[in-house]
Amino acid sequence: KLTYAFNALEPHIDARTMEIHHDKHHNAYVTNLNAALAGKPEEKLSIEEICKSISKYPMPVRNNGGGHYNHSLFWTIMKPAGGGEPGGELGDAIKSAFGSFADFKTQFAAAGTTRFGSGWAWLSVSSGKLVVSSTPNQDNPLMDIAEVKGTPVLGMDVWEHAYYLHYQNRRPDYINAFWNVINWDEVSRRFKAAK
Ligand code: MN3
Repeated sequence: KLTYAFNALEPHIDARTMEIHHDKHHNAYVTNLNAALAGKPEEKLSIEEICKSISKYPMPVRNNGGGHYNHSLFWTIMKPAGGGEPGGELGDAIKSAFGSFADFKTQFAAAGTTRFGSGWAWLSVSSGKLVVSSTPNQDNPLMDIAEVKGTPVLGMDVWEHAYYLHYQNRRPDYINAFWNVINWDEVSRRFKAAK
């Protein structure tokens, strides 16, 4: 269950999009992942463990397991009246990795806009350092097949299902609005845990 109402992120992300995204899309990933692993010993593993050795699994586990991990993270790194600029250790780490918060925003937004087709933009901790990357489909930086590996602390869904009802083809407008719903407290918590 979401910890906030479907309309809590309006006007940036509309209620109908949130409802379909959470109750239909994420739900389908969970159902399909459970079906793909039913009766197998891997059923007992955490989703993180599965992602880390994803190359050993068939495509349905990669797509639906990634879908479950990615969306579980996505709901928590957003909140009503979010946004602003992170301070503390995370704020310092962003400045040291990217030069400034503005430079980080430019890189992260570019990762989302230039991802062709469906995928995600990520901020991850990789060998103790923050990196921006993007992945296709439901892949993520935890996966052993990822081009840029790390522990995700912030993820932005750029599948059309994440924005199309309200923004249609204007992905850059959705990305712009996303900055207003980021839950930096949760991103900071994930950053400290990942280091
Ligand atoms: Mn999605």
